[in-house]
Amino acid sequence: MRAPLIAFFLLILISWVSSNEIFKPRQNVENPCSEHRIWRPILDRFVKVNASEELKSQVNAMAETIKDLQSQIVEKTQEIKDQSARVRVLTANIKHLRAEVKNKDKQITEINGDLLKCSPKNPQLNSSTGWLTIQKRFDGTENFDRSWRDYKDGFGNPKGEFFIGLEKIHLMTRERPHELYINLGKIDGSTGYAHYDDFRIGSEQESFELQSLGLYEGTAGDSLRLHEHQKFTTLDRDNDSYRLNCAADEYGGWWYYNCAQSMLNGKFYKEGHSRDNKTNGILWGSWHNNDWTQSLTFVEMMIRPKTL
Ligand SMILES: [Ca+2]
Repeated sequence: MRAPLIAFFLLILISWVSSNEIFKPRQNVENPCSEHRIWRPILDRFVKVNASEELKSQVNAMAETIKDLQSQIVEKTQEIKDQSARVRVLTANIKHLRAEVKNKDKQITEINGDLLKCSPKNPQLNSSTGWLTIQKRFDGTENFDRSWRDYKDGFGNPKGEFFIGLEKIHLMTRERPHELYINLGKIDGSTGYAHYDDFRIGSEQESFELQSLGLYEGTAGDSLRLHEHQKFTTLDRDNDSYRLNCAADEYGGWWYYNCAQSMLNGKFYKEGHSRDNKTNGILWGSWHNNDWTQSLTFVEMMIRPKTL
């Protein structure tokens, strides 16, 4: 009775085991992928959930970044507005200052004009006005028909007629800008003047070229203008554009071209006009209607540093 009972239970066990789903995969050996069918959805879901979380995190980070950038944009926009306002204020200030400078320039010009009117006629070196006489003619006692060397070094008597010398004028006008003031007188007692606001001459190597005159102002006319940028010529040093030597042909050293509109080192004629229709007197064409036989009886050339 005991053996048949055991066999019966064994039969039931085998039958149950063979019908159970757990053991089915072992029967599908020909399909190796079949064993993943159970875990794949779970894994996929797990991956999807993880990816979703990561993306979410990235989106949140980007949103924060965008928010931060927007905040910075607002801040910078405000800064630009502030700077624009400052620029507008500064522009207005500059405009105001320019107007003031223009006004001051006008006042300085007026003061300069007054100073020039007040300058003494024969100042030599006047400490109150700063004018230095560099050339003077009034009685014909000095010979102005001289060599290059004499014009370079200067000649004559500072208390009488003289020329201070090109080298000195060059050094002074090289160091700082100078004005030139020329007083002129005729035999009839009338006077005129010419003022230039930026007078400068070059070195001896540059043949003492009249490099600059600046602006003209005066009553005698601008008869030095044609001589601007001309080299100096003396009877023994021909730097002019004339086929001959103007200084030798006329009289006295000057910044001749072909030859002269003015000639303040010309021959002194005490009667106020030349002899034998010569054209070698002391000349300032625009003041005597280009009548080249006239000759001035008073000349004084003065310079002073531009300080005003
Ligand atoms: Ca010549």
